[in-house]
Amino acid sequence: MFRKILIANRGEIACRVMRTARRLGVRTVAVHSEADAGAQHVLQADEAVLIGPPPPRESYLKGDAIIAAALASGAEAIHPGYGFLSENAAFAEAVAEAGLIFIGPPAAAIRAMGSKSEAKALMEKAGVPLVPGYHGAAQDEALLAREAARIGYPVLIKASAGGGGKGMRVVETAADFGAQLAGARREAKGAFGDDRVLVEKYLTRPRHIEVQVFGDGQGDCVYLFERDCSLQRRHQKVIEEAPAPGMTAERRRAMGEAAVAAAKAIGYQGAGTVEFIAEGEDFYFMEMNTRLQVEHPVTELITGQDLVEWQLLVASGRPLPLKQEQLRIHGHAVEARLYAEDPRKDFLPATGRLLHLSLPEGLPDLRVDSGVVEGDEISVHYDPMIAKVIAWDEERRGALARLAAALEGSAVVGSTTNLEFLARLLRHPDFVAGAVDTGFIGRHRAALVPPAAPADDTTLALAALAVLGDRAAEARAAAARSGDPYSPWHSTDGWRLNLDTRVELVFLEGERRAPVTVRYGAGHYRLALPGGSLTASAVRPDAARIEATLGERRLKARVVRDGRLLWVLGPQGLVRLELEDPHGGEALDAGAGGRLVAPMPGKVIAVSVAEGQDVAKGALLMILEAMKMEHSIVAPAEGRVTAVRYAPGDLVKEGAELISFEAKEGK
Ligand code: MV4
Repeated sequence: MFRKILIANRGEIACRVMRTARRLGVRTVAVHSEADAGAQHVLQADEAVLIGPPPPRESYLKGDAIIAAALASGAEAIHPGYGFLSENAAFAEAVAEAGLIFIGPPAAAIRAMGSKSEAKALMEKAGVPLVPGYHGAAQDEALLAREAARIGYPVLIKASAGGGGKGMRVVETAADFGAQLAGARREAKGAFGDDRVLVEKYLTRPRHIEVQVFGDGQGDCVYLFERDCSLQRRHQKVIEEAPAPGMTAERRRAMGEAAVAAAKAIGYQGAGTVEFIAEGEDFYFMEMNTRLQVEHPVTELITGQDLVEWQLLVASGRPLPLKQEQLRIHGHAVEARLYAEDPRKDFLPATGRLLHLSLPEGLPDLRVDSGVVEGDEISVHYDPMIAKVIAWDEERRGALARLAAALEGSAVVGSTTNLEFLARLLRHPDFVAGAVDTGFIGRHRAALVPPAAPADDTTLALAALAVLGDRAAEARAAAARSGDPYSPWHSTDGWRLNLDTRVELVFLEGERRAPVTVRYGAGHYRLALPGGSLTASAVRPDAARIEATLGERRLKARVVRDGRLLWVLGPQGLVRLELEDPHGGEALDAGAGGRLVAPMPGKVIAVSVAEGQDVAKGALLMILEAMKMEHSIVAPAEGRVTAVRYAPGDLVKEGAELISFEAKEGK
């Protein structure tokens, strides 16, 4: 076993690898960018090496700096995690050339699986079923069109060098084939520098089922059963589970043996995943990932194995810890990926400081893999994952319910997240029934991302009482600091000779202004709210909570403040409010009118409007590419585009004004 390893990654996977290394008595070296100097993976490692500025290409993708850090720290091996350099054959080779162990597959295996058509040819030879199609070298249009007719429409054109759904075009009829082929070639050339394509039968409601394999590089290989990852959005997995709903023992064995055959065909070493696309009783090879996947915990929970321990053992030359016949499935596990993103803004990544983070750590049969803690900043430089929350139970329904309840009991304040979206997904009757396919989220979007409910009177009342409680606390602190602590000028308890104190507050929520008037004195409160008035008593404010009896109801909420921003976590779930500046300062949120700015640094890849154009609310105006994803800039209201400031191909900084826009009067 290694004495010391370097983890060439960040965030939750770096922390997760360190957890196993620590358990095995292996010392750990972290690498980090300047932005991550205080990150958890740095704090949890035995040693840490700064490797460069925040942008990944200047830090976590700088293979030579990482190898130098490993050599300088005396690490014997490098664990790449996932993403970054984990599937970079040249880096795997450079690590070996430096006399270090790359904890992963040989470079040749990474290369073989890097080309879709080469991977398919290898799988075909290994007897793994492929989607009916053509993936040959000849690329002239006439031949491809003949192949499409042989396969039968609809067909799917895919970039051979592609992956993750990029460069795919569905062709419904022969008449569309030529134009779609030209489009697919252009996109493939632009994205991968290689315009070769393959043509397949298009499966209309496929499921994504992947098999975890593990090879010792000496010819032995086992499968650790399957995961169903069909709940995806734009090729990003959202929920993953193991085993797959509806899987039969026969089909599990057939897919497992096909996956092992594929891995053996390339002398695979380490953790790998063979992805299949399944429809009805059929399953077909899609691609092979030569890394440990994000969703590996669901496999660990149903098999009782620690896959990182397997990686460290096998990379240090030990045989596979178990034989195939010793591996068993026990129970069901499901994982949700908690992201700082806004489902109501087409899942645009959200940044911000985690002012409050409460995740369900410590609950039985629940696992939280996270790389951040309260107070950390979700940065624009990296994948905005906050945590993976994984639940296990004897049966699938129990695992789903346990995970949903855990998420409903969690709270993240300071950055918009997909927390409520995940909980709705896990409670959705069709999902609970096991009717999952890759189109699920698209089909149920309205139910999964309902419009935000405006703050109701109860929430506004609790917010107002919390603000008054804060002001009283500030006044008491000021009195205590002053030379005359009992001066009546410090009191805010509302005591006036036969007069109550009257306070006017205005809460802003997007475009909405919600005035709240509070009259109070001697412990009683009367609140005038948009929907009527309420009395409050037994008010118990403290720094983070508010408790009060409103009318007949005893209510409590957690309230997080950041200047004029308040988050109320109460009967309505999480509600974000802004306290209007009584002196008329500009509202913090730009609101619907005015400026549409870049939410993060990126590249303009499409402009859909022109200056002077009238648009409806929600109309697509521009598409940015950032953080490996496309982000749509849409019209915040019905109105007119008054200026378009960038063109396709332009690079934009975070906050750059992209489009000037005038909302229609009254919209
Ligand atoms: C397909 C397909 C339908 N028919 N191939 C998406 C990404 C890449 N891994 C392959 N993908 C697909 N290939 C044929 N012949 C549908 C998809 C697909 C998909 C597959 C698995 C999981 C999610 C998906 C989302 C959209 C499209």
